[in-house]
Amino acid sequence: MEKYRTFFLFISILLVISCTSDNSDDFIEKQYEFLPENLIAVDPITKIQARYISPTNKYSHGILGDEIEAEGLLLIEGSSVHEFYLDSIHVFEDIVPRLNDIDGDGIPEIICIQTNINLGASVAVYQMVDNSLKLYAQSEYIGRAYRWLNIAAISDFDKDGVNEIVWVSTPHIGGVLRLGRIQGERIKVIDSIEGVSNHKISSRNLSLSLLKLYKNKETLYLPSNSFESVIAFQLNGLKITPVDTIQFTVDPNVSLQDQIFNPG
Ligand SMILES: [Ca+2]
Ligand SMILES: [Ca+2]
Repeated sequence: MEKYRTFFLFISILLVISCTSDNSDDFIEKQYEFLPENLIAVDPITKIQARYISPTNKYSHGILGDEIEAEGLLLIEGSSVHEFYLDSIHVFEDIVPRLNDIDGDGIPEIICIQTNINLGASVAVYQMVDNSLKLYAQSEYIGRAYRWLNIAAISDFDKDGVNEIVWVSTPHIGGVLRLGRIQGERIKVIDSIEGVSNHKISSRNLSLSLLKLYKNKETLYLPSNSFESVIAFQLNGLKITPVDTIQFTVDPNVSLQDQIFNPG
């Protein structure tokens, strides 16, 4: 009898876990509105999830193929759900947030493309502080409405334990590669170089950049402005140095990884 009681108790616990999980997922899906793509970033180690919520059409740029951007950010950490909302003059002009442990404490930060409707895009990093989502560091906005940027890579290029962020500013009108380092609450641009792009207007593909080891050195690959070649950069010492140019016509709708390093 004791054996059966233990068995039923085990089954009951399974059902409770299952129901709690289902209800929680249902609750999230019913409680919030998501972008049309409804993409979710998941950190492979902590299993923390991040996604954009609260779609809005208040910024009529449409650089990502529609005029629907996000006003909010949602973070799910186990059974805890955390929300963050921008004010009326900002949107997340992005598709899915990136999770990366910028400061090396084992917990991912959330890296977003955040736009001021009068000043254009910026890179914004959010972090959980005292059980709520807060802005951790941010680059300057580009300075004009309808100017966008796309994040290219996040890595610790100077090996000081804090990750730098690299992005392409204005990828459609003469893209500039910028290397930003976190200094206090700012992401300060340390070095820049012209001549690259990592996005075509209206495309949903934000993966036209790739960080890969080349001859044992971390190397960043990006399409040239014309999309007729791929340029390789190294960023050791926080200086952007072109090291190679590969003649290759880039398809803007396929990730660079899939077309140049894993063709067919
Ligand atoms: Ca962290
Ligand atoms: Ca660093």
